[in-house]
Amino acid sequence: MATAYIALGANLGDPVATVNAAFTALEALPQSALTARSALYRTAPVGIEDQPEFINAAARIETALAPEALLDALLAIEQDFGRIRALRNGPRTLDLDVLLYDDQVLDTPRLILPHPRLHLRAFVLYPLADIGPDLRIPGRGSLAAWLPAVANQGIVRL
Ligand code: PH2
Ligand code: MG
Ligand code: MG
Repeated sequence: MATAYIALGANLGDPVATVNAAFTALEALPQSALTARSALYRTAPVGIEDQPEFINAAARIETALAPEALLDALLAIEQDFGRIRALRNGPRTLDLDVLLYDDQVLDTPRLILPHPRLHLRAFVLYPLADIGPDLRIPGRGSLAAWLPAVANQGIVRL
C-alpha cells in the first residue's frame, strides 16, 4: 500500500456540500482507504482572480492503486460531480489533484509528482499541514518551511 495525498477544490454550485460529498466519494475508492481529512478552507482564487472564492481541503488515503490508476479514479469522480473542463485555472464544480504519492517523483504527460505548484499555494499547503504536519515534499524539503511564504494569500479555516 502507498500513502497518497489529494487536494480537493470547488467554487461552483454549493462548494461546501461538494467538498464534503467528495470526501465520501474518496471513501469509496477501490483498493483504498481514506485515513485523514483536513478542515475546509475558504480561499481566494489564484490564477484567474475574477471567479468565485474556492472551498479547499486535503485528504490522505492508503491505496493499492498505482499513481495513474488513482488519477483515473479521481477524474471519474470529477465527472460524476459534473465537471466541465472549460478554462485552465477557471471555475470548477470539483477538482481533485494528486499532491503526493509516497515519496515518488514522476513526470509523465498526465501526472507530475509531487504536484509542481503545491509548495507555492496556501490553499494546498494549509489543508495538507492539517493532516501531515511533518510531511516532506520530495525535492523541496519540509512542508512546514513553505507555510510562512504563503501566509499572505487569502485563506480562512472554516
Ligand atoms: N485551483 C486552481 C486555480 N486556482 N485557487 C484556489 N483558491 N483554489 C483552487 O483550488 C484553485 C485556485 C487550479 O486547479
Ligand atoms: Mg488543481
Ligand atoms: Mg486538477
